[in-house]
Amino acid sequence: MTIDKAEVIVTSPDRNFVTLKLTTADGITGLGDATLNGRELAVVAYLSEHVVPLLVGADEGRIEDTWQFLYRSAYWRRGPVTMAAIAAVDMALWDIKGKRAGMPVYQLLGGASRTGLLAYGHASGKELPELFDSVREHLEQGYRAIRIQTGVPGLKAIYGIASQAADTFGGEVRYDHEPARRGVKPVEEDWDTRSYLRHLPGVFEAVRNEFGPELPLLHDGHHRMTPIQAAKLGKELEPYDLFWLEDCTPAENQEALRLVRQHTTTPLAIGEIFNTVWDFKDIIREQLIDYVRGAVTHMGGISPLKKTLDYAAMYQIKSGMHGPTDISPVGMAAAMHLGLAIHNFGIQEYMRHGARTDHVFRQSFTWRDGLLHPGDAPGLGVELDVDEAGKYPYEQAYLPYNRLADGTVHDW
Ligand code: KDG
Ligand code: MG
Repeated sequence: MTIDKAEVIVTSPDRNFVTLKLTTADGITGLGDATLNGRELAVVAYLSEHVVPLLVGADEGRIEDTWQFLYRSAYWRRGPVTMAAIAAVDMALWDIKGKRAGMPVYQLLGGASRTGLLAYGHASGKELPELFDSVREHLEQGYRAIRIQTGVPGLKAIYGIASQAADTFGGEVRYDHEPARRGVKPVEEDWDTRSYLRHLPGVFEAVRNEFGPELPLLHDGHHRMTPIQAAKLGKELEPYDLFWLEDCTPAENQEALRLVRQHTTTPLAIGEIFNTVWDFKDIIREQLIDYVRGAVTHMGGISPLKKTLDYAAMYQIKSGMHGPTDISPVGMAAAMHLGLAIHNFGIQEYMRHGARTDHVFRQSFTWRDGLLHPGDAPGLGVELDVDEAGKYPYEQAYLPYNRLADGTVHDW
């Protein structure tokens, strides 16, 4: 059957989302997530101007061929805008194929390899008491693995602290919207790596003393350290047995991980800003990482991320798919189907969306006993209420950025 209609839908219920909706000649619809936080409209233009005209009249069944056509015929390859656009097409075609077959997508990928997906949530606090409360809240919500982000003495605002996002909204708790802030310019945050390195090991010691040795704990370095600083941190965190240390160095310099690896046994996760298997190729082959952090939405879709994870499986490297709130419910569903099917699933990041988002995107996933499951509805299991979506037009929003004490711009 051919694709008759391709629409790009932008909605901002709690934050901005870009969704591609394909409709076949006989009325089956498929959804794909094309959200690129802070650069959403660039993907809208790429899709509307350059992809939609190529899809109308195309064969809905040719997922791999369509992917290869969009990737190779553009000549200009890779990059977050291109790959988010292609990802949306790939997801939407898998959604249609599932609906056509009357099966959830994970069945088409080989069927379930487990009963559910271990998921981690984001606990945070400027100070220890607030952080402990946040960990307890997450445990009560059923999380069995927890990411720990904390304030650093002397720094006003840093990545990953929920209460700080609430302050930005005048006291309204809007963690769902974190870390992008609505406004015409990015918010400035401050950073000092030496203070951070002095402070963080003590925080993990306190968390282990309070919550015991069993709880899997994660931490996101968010691209800020030099290789030698990351090596030092990894080594100092070894007694606290982290599940992973994420994005310890900026993603562009993959050789940095060789040096980090020589010094520490703390497991490493990287790749939320990667967009192709080529970005992962060498660090997988050299076994410089333990978890692939790619997102279905930013890696070009289910098809290429599955190939990347199959390659990673040869080296006992597992998945740790990106799942903050800027991955839409459609992108999250795609990650859940893929995670359920592959053998080398590791963990799934799961930050809950806000109530308005859940109302716009009707979802069939479940969250029970700390495990996610995509559900058994045919396709991806997400439907977009277009009328509801229309109530929330795009609002400009940007991720923050960092400056050091002397005014130098630093990685955020
Ligand atoms: O859009 C950027 C966010 O997705 C990112 O800052 C979140 O690092 C992140 C994470 O690990 O979830
Ligand atoms: Mg991260």
